[in-house]
Amino acid sequence: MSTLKETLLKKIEEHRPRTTRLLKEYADTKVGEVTIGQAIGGARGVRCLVTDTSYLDPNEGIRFRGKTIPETFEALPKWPGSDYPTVEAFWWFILTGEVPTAEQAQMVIEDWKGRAEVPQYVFDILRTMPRDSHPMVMYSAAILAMQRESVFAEQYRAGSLGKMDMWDPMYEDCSNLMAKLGRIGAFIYRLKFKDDDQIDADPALDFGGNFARMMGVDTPYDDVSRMYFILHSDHESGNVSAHTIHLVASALSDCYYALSAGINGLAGPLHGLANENVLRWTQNFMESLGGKEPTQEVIKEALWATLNSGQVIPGYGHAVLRKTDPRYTSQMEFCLKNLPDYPLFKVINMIYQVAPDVLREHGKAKNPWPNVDAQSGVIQWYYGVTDYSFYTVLFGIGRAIGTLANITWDRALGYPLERPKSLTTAMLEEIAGIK
Ligand code: HAX
Repeated sequence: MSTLKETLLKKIEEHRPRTTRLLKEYADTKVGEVTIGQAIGGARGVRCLVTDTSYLDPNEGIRFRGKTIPETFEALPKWPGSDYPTVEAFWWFILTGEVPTAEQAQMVIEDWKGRAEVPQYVFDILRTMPRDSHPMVMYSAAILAMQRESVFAEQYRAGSLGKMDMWDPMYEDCSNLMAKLGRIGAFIYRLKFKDDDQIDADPALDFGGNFARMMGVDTPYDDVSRMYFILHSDHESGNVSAHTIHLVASALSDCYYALSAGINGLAGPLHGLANENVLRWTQNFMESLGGKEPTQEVIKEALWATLNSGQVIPGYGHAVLRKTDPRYTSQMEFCLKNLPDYPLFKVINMIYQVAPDVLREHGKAKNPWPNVDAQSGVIQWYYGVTDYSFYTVLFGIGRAIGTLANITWDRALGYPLERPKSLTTAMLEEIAGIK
């Protein structure tokens, strides 16, 4: 039975000639044109990235390695007694495009155990930081602090790395980092919100099970974690966090530099921080009702008040999607099964009934439908993780899975430094024919 690294190498060797051929024979074939609107407007819709780990269709939503979310959950080996695959099985799948056997998934679980120990200095640094630092600052700092562990950086410094061999130390770094992220996230949570009362990992558990244990939250939080990390793993490469990670890694920066940078982008309110803001908005709204049941009319008024004050409705809209995000739907189905009568879930569902029409009437957002962040906080809240400033760290643990797999492939295929070209406003005016 082949290991993950052997399987990955086989896939890399099969893939390389495809990239080489495209570059050699079709380099001048046009993929599309870039308009002035796109140059000024955040490169929306410009197709200039190559990502094989996932693809985002505006109407269908995400496919991981060609599989929809339900197909992915169905296909991958599960933790015994669980409805959800392990993160380790998903790591194998997103890296190689192959569904692992239960034994192969178990091999990754074992492999990560040997890589999971977080250096003591990381905990020391986190403890030294002001306790009111945002959890995302702590998470990013912890990742960056571990850069001194980079195998890639060490081999590069030694001058011993050929371009086609660079994926190997990148794979080692990404595996080492991935295996530690659950521990780091749970440590930050308990440091900030549980008086630094830490809980050790249990070597018998998988990544999701251990995360729930170290958070101090009972079952089925292990399944919530598996589901959550996989759902947030990858959304092709154009989103701010994935794009940043790819961009930084393209300078041959190692994965510690790259992931830390991407996490800083995820911390923005238009990106991953939206999950925190959805809960803040909803809790403030419920408080303003003073215990009264909300009606659709009252929700509509509150949404309009937010829009009229110039703010966005968090958890709604998307730069690519034009339908309800299947990551939203997947979490909604979880709620319908596990917490159908929970008041907060009911409010979130009522917002879903009202917000798309409000946004349509408002007339700005191209996509009035909910995204992943509209639904994720309610599940955390239900299971007792109510400190919503922590929610984006959960997103950041998940996002590492897809992006670290992606930059391992960047190295394997020898993708160059990313360096698009700028123009000045005067140049655009000239192109537009403005005198
Ligand atoms: N509420 C109010 N206005 C919105 C809106 C929303 N939810 N979504 C979009 N708009 C507005 C935009 O602010 C923009 O207004 P201006 O013309 O005044 O600048 C206009 O509608 C057109 O925007 P768009 O083309 O539809 O959307 P963008 O691609 O520019 O932006 C965003 C996509 C996700 C940033 C946007 O929809 C938004 O701000 N949503 C709320 C925040 C949020 O939920 N972010 C998480 C997105 C998913 C994700 O990345 N998770 O990590």
